[in-house]
Amino acid sequence: MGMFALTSRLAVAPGVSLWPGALDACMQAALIEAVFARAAIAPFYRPTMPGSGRPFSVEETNFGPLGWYSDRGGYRYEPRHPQTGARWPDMPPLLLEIWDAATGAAPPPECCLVNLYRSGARMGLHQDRDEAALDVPVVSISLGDEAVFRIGGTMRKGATQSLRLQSGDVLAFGGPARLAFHGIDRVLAGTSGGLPGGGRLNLTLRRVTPFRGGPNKKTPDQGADRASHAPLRAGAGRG
Ligand code: MD3
Ligand code: FE
Repeated sequence: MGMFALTSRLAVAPGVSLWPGALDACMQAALIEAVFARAAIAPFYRPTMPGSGRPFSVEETNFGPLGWYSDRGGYRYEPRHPQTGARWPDMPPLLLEIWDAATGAAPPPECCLVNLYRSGARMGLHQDRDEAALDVPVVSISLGDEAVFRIGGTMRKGATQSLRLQSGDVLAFGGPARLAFHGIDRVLAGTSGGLPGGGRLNLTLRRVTPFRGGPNKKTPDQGADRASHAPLRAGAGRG
């Protein structure tokens, strides 16, 4: 614990960083196992579209204090699983280390959305904008089969570029890319064999609420212009 580092960053676009193969095979297997162990308690479900009530092709669950959810009531964050009524399982600790390495220790993530792509599942072009903390990057981890990922700009009709995402890749989206349109065009079945049952897992880590009132709110321990939320002295940290 506490020894995870990210090297060989590729700058894909302004605000978009990719660390290809950042997680070795051992870490990938451990994460996949941690995900399915938690999913035994917080089962995967299919969210539905707010307007039409049409189910997503992707199956989802969440870890951490808040879970992203969608049904006829709209897109939102919920503290409990929609079917079991229980709080979401904790995040696997390795995810917090990946978060710190990818963001330079931004305020800790509150949501790990787990997307499970079985045969034929995809995700249409969309923005992640249900979070109040839009100043904090989003971090994404790919596991299992390879995916064709599409990313554009902040306008739906703008130009897009395609990127192959492979098992073990870590991506971060911040600054000008935080509100970029993005989606998964398709998953290339059988390209990894890493997932029991086949397909792809994506873990998306997000800060949802402003950290202690937001980046410009001064407290005795948090200046307005510090890059990190790390405490200045022992005992002054999160909580
Ligand atoms: C770019 N998931 O859950 S992860 C999602 O692979 C989501 O399952 C996709 O989009 C997946 O919302 C893509 C890459 C990703 C995640 C968040 C972003 C790209 C992003 C936020 C802003 C810009
Ligand atoms: Fe998204």
